[in-house]
Amino acid sequence: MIELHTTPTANGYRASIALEETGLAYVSRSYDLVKGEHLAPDFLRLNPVGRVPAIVDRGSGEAPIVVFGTQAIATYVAEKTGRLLPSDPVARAAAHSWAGMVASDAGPAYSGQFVFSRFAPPEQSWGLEHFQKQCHRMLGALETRLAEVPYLAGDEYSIADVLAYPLAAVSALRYPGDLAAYPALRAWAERVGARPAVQRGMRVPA
Ligand SMILES: N[C@@H](CCC(=O)N[C@@H](CS)C(=O)NCC(=O)O)C(=O)O
Repeated sequence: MIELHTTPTANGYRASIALEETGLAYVSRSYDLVKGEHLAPDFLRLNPVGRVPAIVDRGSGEAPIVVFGTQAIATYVAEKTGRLLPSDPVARAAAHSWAGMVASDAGPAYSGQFVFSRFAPPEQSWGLEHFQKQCHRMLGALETRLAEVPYLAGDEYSIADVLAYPLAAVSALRYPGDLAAYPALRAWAERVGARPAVQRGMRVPA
């Protein structure tokens, strides 16, 4: 059984969608970030950075296996089940490349715009404008890719789509208002959002 340590945010949904898509049995525990529950010693033992999500796999052998960070979690469950990673080497490399882009380029751009829009003094607009430009840059790159192929790795749905979907969903709700300027990305988000496993993952933690 896998324990999922999570929160109802884009990063948390990435992990729960990956678990739902691979069909692994798991239980989830929700953390209240406002109360600082993710900074308690028990969670810092799982991820010393103190960021959710993390998983603990107690079913694989003698010692529990701890994995933290959305890209690592999606890759771990994909490798464990043989799902969500294409076997063709070109498509597999594309899946890893786009998974990395979404986790380490698009994710921080969205976090940056969120933090600056919520907490920076209004007279200091440089930070917010910088991260908004970065968000559009990321959405533009995703749009270019998805105008060419149905999924980020090519023909097959993969970990890259799992990691990208919650950002697209959050984007449609909060920023930049909707995905009207990105028609291929919007069509992809509708396709991915119709998957039952994605819908279940987006409801975790309940
Ligand atoms: N690189 C991490 C980012 C995770 C992340 O930023 N998690 C947020 C919640 S969405 C968090 O724990 N924030 C609390 C904090 O930074 O103190 C990943 O991919 O999992």
